[in-house]
Amino acid sequence: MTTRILEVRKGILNKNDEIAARLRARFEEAGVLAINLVSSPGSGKTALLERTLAALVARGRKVAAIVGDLETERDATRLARTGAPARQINTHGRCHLEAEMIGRQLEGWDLAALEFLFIENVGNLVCPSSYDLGEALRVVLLSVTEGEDKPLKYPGMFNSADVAVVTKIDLAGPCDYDRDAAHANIRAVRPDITIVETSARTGAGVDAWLALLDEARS
Ligand SMILES: Nc1nc2c(ncn2[C@@H]2O[C@H](COP(=O)(O)OP(=O)(O)OP(=O)(O)O)[C@@H](O)[C@H]2O)c(=O)[nH]1
Ligand SMILES: [Mg+2]
Repeated sequence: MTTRILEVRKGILNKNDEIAARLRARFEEAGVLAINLVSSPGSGKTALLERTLAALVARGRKVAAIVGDLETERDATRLARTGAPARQINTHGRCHLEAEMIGRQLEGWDLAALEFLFIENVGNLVCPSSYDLGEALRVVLLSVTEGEDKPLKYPGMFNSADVAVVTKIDLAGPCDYDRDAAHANIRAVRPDITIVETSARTGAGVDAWLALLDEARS
């Protein structure tokens, strides 16, 4: 019985991987950098994207965003205020985005006219790690309010990421954030990962984050 369940899951993932591979080829051909942001709920994905999109739009860069939540258009509404096009996916109970959902959202968008496509995943530190969205860069966020042990407790998510962003760094003091422990725990599951620390509240670290994105495109 257990074996059968595993086989069904593998089948679903294979289908997702095939669609993701096609998406990746489309993104590469169009010259757009797709970035998949993953984290637990409330780590600050939308807040970081609000800052990021606003900064990039102000510099005349071509950006767009797709955001996934179980319900509501709230995050897309927040992101659209930056002037960048933003589309919302409602998963109605599913705890992650799938490649096929991204493919459907791309209809009508001229990918070749974009430099960056940000995809904010559903807030969840488990399921999104298994679903490739065709992204070039997977970015995992960890806020200082969550505790430094999260990479050890949810290794799949941190292990599958290319970049880690420690968010809400303005709250480091009140939260007794232990930087050495946080970085050591992230690197325990993903040794060579790049780590950036940001605050969407003060803007700290955002320039380093933007520089990293530019470098990833070059
Ligand atoms: N102090 C501080 N608060 C922040 C920062 N970033 C986000 N917040 C707050 O944290 C809460 C959650 O932020 P969101 O950006 O909505 O988090 P999210 O990861 O997009 O949440 P979901 O989409 O629900 O998973 C909000 O109340 C934000 O104002 C930050 O850098 N500093
Ligand atoms: Mg959000």
